[in-house]
Amino acid sequence: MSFTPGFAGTRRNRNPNLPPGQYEVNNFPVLTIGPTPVVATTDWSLELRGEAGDSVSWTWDDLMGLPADEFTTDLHCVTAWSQFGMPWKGVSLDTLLTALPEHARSSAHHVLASCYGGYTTNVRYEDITDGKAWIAYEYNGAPLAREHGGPARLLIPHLYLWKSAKWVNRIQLLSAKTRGFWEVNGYHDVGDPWKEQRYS
Ligand SMILES: Nc1nc2c(c(=O)[nH]1)N[C@H]1C(S)=C(S)[C@@H](COP(=O)(O)O)O[C@H]1N2
Ligand SMILES: [Mo]
Repeated sequence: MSFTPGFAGTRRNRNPNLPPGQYEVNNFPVLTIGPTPVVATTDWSLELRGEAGDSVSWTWDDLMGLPADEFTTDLHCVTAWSQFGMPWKGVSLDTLLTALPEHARSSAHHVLASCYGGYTTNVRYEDITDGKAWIAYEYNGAPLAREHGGPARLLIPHLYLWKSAKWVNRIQLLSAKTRGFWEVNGYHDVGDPWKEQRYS
């Protein structure tokens, strides 16, 4: 009996935290469609809207008054870069969602996030609950830079980064899927980097 060890050894040096088809960077690239919006914290608001008309809004001061998480995470962009160990601070979507009545949440299966500047993206409701998504406003111990979505962005680290809407200002809970900007153009509705869900 014999086998050729070369095949088993091919991927030995690959970082197990790197999803398929990705490579590592350390410079946190900026990827924005169109102009970078200017949003002052004094003008900023975030609305969470249910399908039956329920709506809750937060001003910047409201957001700053909520308990926040500090966490370190890897991010994966569909253009194939991944960056490891990025330190963030933000408010968990779970905290915000509890402000909506139970009936608005129980009928939610999908979400459409909309932004200052007009960008949109859709995700499954289950991908923003149970500690998987934040409204992030600090990166690396400093206020989130405008080009990265400052003053605040949606951050869903377990999905490809196009789902992490920068300058987010509305999150709509939906029973049926409504596709966002990239999803209308053929990108995946879920976007799990570990399953390489780049296109639908
Ligand atoms: N509002 C808005 N959010 C956005 C985008 C955008 O163009 N506008 N680009 C998306 C894409 S494709 C990626 S990869 C990430 C990039 O985030 P970064 O510029 O902070 O790296 O933001 C996502 N969120
Ligand atoms: Mo992207």
